[in-house]
Amino acid sequence: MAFNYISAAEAASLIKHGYNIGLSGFTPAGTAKAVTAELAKIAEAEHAKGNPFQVGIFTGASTGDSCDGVLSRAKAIRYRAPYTTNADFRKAVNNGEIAYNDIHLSQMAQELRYGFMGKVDIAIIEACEVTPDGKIYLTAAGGIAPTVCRMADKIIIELNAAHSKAAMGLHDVYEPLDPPYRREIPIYKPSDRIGTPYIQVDPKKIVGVVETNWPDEARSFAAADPLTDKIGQNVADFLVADMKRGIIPSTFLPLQSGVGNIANAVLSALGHDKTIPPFEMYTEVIQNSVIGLIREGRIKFGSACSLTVTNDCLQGIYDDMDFFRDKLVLRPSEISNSPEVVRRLGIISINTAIEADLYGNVNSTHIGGTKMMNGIGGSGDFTRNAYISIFTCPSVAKEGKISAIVPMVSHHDHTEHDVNIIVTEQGVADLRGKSPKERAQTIIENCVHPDYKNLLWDYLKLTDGKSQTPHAIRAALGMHAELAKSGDMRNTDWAQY
Ligand code: 0RQ
Repeated sequence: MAFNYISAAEAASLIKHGYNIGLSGFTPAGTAKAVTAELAKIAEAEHAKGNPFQVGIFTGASTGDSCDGVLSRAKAIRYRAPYTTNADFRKAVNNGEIAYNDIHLSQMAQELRYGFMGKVDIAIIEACEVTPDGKIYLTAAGGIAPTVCRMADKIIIELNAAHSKAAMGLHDVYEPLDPPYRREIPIYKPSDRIGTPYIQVDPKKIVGVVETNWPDEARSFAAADPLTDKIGQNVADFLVADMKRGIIPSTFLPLQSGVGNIANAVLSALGHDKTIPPFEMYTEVIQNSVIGLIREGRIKFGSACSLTVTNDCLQGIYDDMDFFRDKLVLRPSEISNSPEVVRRLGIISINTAIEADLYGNVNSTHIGGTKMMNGIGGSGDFTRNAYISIFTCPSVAKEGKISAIVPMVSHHDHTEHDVNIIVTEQGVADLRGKSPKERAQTIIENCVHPDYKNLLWDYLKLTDGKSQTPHAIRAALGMHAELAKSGDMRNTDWAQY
């Protein structure tokens, strides 16, 4: 079938007020860019005329500025799910302007299929190739593209020349059947391929192909610093010790690692610790550090949902595809983050906390209990089901005015039942096999910044010290209350409780 080649503006004009849009991509990698950028202009023009214009956005994870950024600024988003990292979107959410549904990434595609979020009116899919018989070859991410392509009435393709056709073959597209009687996802090792390298659609659904040349808008992360290096080294030392005492098999286990500077530092420390044998990744996001370690032979295989790498790193992968073809696979997010597969493979998960409490509960999403930061991302998919679940964070934030370890978390994402290990630059708290009271001791001793140790020991003295999970309920959020009052948790005075 001959496709209708149209401009991004023409494609955007097919999108009406009230539509729900399903996007390819996972993080800014592989996200459609040109049509959403034009859609923002339409929304602004309609708003100027006094007309309402807002859409619902369904994605794999965060997007780039040409989606969440421009659409938030144009006040064009009514509803969005799931994870995002965009500062303008964050502002709009915390001003109450956008309905944001922060669900686990593995659940996004199936919740769409189950009908929890309404209809997918149109899918916008970035591709490096589309064939006349309806085979869509994705670019740098899997995301929810297979599901939104199937569910949408209409599909727009952004055929992006910034992605080499060498990306063809990177993907393993697989959509599970829905319950009841769903069978297992037959992945038994990170490198297993179970699907097709393309999404097959009815070519009649493709209403337009927009040719672009728009590089991914990957965020660049600050260079490693002594603090992130220390956290990375603490994680690596802990895992080596666990391997030496036989808790982790001598062949090691596949790793999942979140996004950001700490994740890069952890991977770099693990990769360069030669007591750990070359290992595999079964993760959601592959960052630059992983690509370097694959080249060095320290990582044997990387299975992920996206290549969230800088554009020069991505180009390097495309240029070297003969080398990378049997060392990388990209999967839809419900497969890369599948709880079933995570548990089967025995993954070591490493994610980032905003704060943790004395009993091992973790807040990864909210500042001060009420303001959304980014979202839970895939951290919950992996944490609950991991062989060993690890959370990392600096022991303090904002020049020491905030302790990352508090008596009670101000928002709850990962419960004490799921969190095995907490790591700060101060050290490692191994919570496995411990009761809540034992966990509080090890967290204060090993992870808390020296400025806050006495404050937290003193907090425990306010409790009865005997209950299963001792708390002084009125004081439990006292450090947060002090932060709101004086701007510094160090001023907390327990005498008032
Ligand atoms: O503030 O931006 O004003 O400097 O929070 O913190 O230390 O720069 O760390 O960028 O790695 O983000 C948890 C948010 C950490 C992220 C989180 C302030 C701090 C700074 C950012 P500034 P850092 P990062 C992967 C899997 C979601 C869960 C997950 C995240 C800003 O890693 O979104 O891991 N994780 N998902 O100063 C007030 C505290 C604070 C605080 C830090 N206790 N109180 N502010 N900050 N701690 C994602 C995917 O699934 C795709």
